[in-house]
Amino acid sequence: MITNRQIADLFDTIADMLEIKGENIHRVLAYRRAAESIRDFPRDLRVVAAEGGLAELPSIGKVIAEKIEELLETGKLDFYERLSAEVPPGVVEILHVGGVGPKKAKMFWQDAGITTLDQLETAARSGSLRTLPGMGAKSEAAILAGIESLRARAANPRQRLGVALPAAESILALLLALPGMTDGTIAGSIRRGRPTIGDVDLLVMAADSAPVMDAFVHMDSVGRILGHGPSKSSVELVNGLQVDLRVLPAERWGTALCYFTGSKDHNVSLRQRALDRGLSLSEHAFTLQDGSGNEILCASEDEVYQHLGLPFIPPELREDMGEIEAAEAGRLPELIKLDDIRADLHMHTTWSDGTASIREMALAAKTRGRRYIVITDHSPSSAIANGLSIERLLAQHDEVRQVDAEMNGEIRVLHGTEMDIRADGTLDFPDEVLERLDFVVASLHASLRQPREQITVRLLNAIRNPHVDVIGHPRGQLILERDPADLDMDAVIAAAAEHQTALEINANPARLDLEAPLARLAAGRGVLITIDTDAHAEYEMDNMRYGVLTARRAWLTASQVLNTWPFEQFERWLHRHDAERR
Ligand code: DGT
Ligand code: CA
Ligand code: CA
Ligand code: ZN
Repeated sequence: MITNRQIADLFDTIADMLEIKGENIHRVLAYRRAAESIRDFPRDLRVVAAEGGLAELPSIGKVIAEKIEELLETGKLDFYERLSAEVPPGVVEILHVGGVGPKKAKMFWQDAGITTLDQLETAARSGSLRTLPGMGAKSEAAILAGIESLRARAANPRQRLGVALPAAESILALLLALPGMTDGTIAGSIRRGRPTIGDVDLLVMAADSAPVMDAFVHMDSVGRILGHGPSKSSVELVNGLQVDLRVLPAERWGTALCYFTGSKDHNVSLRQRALDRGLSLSEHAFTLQDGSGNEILCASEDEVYQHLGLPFIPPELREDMGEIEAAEAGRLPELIKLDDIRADLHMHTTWSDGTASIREMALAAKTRGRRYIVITDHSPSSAIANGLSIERLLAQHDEVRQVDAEMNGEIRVLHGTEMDIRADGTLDFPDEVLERLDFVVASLHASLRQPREQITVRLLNAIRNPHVDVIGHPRGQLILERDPADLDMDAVIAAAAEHQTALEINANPARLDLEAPLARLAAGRGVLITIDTDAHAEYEMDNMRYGVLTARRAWLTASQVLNTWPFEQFERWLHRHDAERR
């Protein structure tokens, strides 16, 4: 029996193989998109296929739908068998090493006969890799580091918040609709908003647990039942995600929710604090340490913290990073909320690699309650993303102004760019062009594996340019896929503070870059933060919530985030360098 996740993985492998062979990029992308769509799809594809609905899945055309059918029927795929006879599977694995692209993977294979990760490691250690064209001692060391991080990832399979949170929400909704259910919530690392999730933890209150557990283990999305009991059950979903469900008594809800929300380190500190007050704290209750064994039950988390002499601590802060001390001192920040977001300052349209027009994006943003947005398509160096030439950028200006006028002030639509910072540190547009734009996002897209000094200087160049307003996804990481660039973040943050350049929390759950600890550090040093979706389609604007969760984990208040500001205040900030220039 083949699961959604296995099909998605297979399509990703096919895309890798086609890429190594140097096939047409559109064909490669078709398999990548299909893999992504299947991986996130909440229902078992076997059920969908039986209903004849495969071709209606997002990003699945007729050709790929037929391949899914072949896989579901026979457990095999002829097309894949033929490809794997050409491209050895080890070469595909090598492609996943940070710093190795399809051209290098092919060169290692065809010029040096390297077809496994082990062979690549041996070659790098022995110094023979550096004899190949374009390779040197530094790229050899980068490859060794890449192999190590690839192995670490394989040993610890986690999933992105963007997969786990929607899956958890839809299961919870299904359970809450059952008769006799009184309440339920998501706990664990999802409730804390961690960017990666080991497993999903759900807690519910129910009059009778048996029917809830039955419904849970028999859901459409379940691939395997791992445990089925009266108070706890566990399943593995077809997408590979593990879900634990606990049924709890209402009178002990507070201690249980607090315990299962974690983090473990936060819990350890809470327990110590309880002991200092003559109480022991468990998932079930506080117990008096006076020999009586008497329990204090807490129905809510508020009560748990009250007994510890603390105000409620928001889950996103519960990482034992000073939140208990701050709570004690009455210095917990008033954390930013999704409702505080007024704008989205980074998004793409059909002018570059987006799927919707400027007007469609504006309307979608308006529907989501945004008051102003900036259209920021790619610049020429992002050729693969159909980056705009200067001529096209200027032509786009007229369309943006026209859409802005059409919106009658209900939402303001500004013109910007997401400009590449080139590998040599120069910017993709000259100052005369940047001057004509309302807003400039500058991002690193290529040559992310440059040595620390070189890539840091590159980013500093962009930060210092008075036309650059924000650095997009500063570290270039892809969660669970690509490590961040080796940047000197102290220098980056210092320069951003000095030159009043904002740093972005990219809300795409594959990025969440800056991540929380760095965003906290930057904001603490006076750097303004933006939270942007970088949407390439209308629905991707909904990713904003992942960015807000990350900002909350960074202890940010609304005023520290540029795109919570009223439009007039934002406009004044855009003119912050005017006095210097005059
Ligand atoms: P994950 O699943 O790796 O993304 O992270 P969590 O935090 O969801 O961890 P998980 O699912 O193992 O456990 C959920 C919560 O239960 C965790 O945040 C704290 C609590 N917990 C689990 N095991 C322990 C433990 O051994 N000691 C303490 N103090 N708390 C625990
Ligand atoms: Ca968990
Ligand atoms: Ca768990
Ligand atoms: Zn972008």
